[in-house]
Amino acid sequence: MRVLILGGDGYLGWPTAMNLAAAGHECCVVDNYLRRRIAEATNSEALLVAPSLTERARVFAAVSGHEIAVRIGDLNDSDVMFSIVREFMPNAIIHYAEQPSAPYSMRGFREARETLRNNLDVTFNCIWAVKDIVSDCHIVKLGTMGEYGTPDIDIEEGWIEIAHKGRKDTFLFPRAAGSLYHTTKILDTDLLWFYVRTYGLRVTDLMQGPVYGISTNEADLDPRLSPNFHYDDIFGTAVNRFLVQAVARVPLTVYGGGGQTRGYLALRDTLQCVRLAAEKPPARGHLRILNQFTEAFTVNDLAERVKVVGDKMGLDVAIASIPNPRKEKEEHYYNPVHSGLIDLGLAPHYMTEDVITDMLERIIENKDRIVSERIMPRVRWS
Ligand code: USQ
Repeated sequence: MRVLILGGDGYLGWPTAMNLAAAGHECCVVDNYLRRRIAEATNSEALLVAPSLTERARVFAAVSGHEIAVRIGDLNDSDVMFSIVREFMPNAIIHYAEQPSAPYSMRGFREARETLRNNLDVTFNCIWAVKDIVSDCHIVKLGTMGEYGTPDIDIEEGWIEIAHKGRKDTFLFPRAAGSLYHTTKILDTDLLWFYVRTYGLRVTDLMQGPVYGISTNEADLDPRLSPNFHYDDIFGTAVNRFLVQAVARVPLTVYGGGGQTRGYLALRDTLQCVRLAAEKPPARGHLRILNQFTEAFTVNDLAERVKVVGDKMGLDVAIASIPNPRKEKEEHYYNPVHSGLIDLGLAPHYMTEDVITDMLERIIENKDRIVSERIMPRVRWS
């Protein structure tokens, strides 16, 4: 397939591009380095130094023999989106090109507006480019499990049948996000659903939980191919943050009561899921929604897992509950269905002690690069 990866510089975008290229697909990545600019402006730079996309594509071609085309441009600009789609004529577009941080989206008016505009404009431009130029192309859009929030009923995969006053119909599952960032993903889903049912587009919306990990088959070929591994309060996800905190000897920052449950997955499994979704597209006129995570934990469970392994490695890990900077339920029911990707062929990698040990070892090698000011939460919801 010819696969266009929007947001190809990101924590997930770059490893996805290498993985798809290694599987024999022709790949082109596009990015405007928005995340790098935000990271610089907010003192939230990643632990591992990632060279520019052009440089990483050069290194990857040298070590693997697989070429990845690179385009630097702002996909908020419809001319940029349209000209890249016209030039590359993709069979599939993987759309990661969004401002991905919940805390950043809650930092103030400017950041909220930037998140809203960026995320919706890129999705809108992507939809129109597909509709007008490559109408058979499959859009694989990264959504988030956070679209559903934490309702007191089981979460289905995107859709729910509702019986009401003697009649029934199927609707998008009710959504209730906990940040403006997560809300932009709900709005994306609504836009996609409108254009799917009106123009017969072919779309997969992947409701992904927080991702953790550093290693992938391709990233491990050369240190310069590593993903942007963040541990800061802006871009770092819970597991990656806890691992770095353990190495930095900072008590693990459990927000509030720590009973918040989320569905997590390893970076390797994101790659599997995205590839399976891309290689097995839905029919035209279908919005396929899949819940993308492999195991659910509370924040307290996660902290405990990191502590058990960290202590065995002599890190003497402490855990501290700190006031929750977010507005979210700290005790709640959580039981989302997640069988769709398994049915497509996903073989999950779980968060074993070995996996945690490997990540801690890698972080220990880069210990001198940890900046402690990036660890404590700097953004509050209210
Ligand atoms: N948390 C802590 N301590 C920390 C960091 C987080 O207790 O130091 C808690 C949060 O309060 C939350 C949970 O851990 O309850 C997950 O937080 P997170 O920062 O790992 O994840 P989140 O901000 O929700 O966002 C991340 C990605 C986002 C993706 C989302 C999936 O940044 O792009 O969409 O995970 S999900 O969480 O399922 O919505």
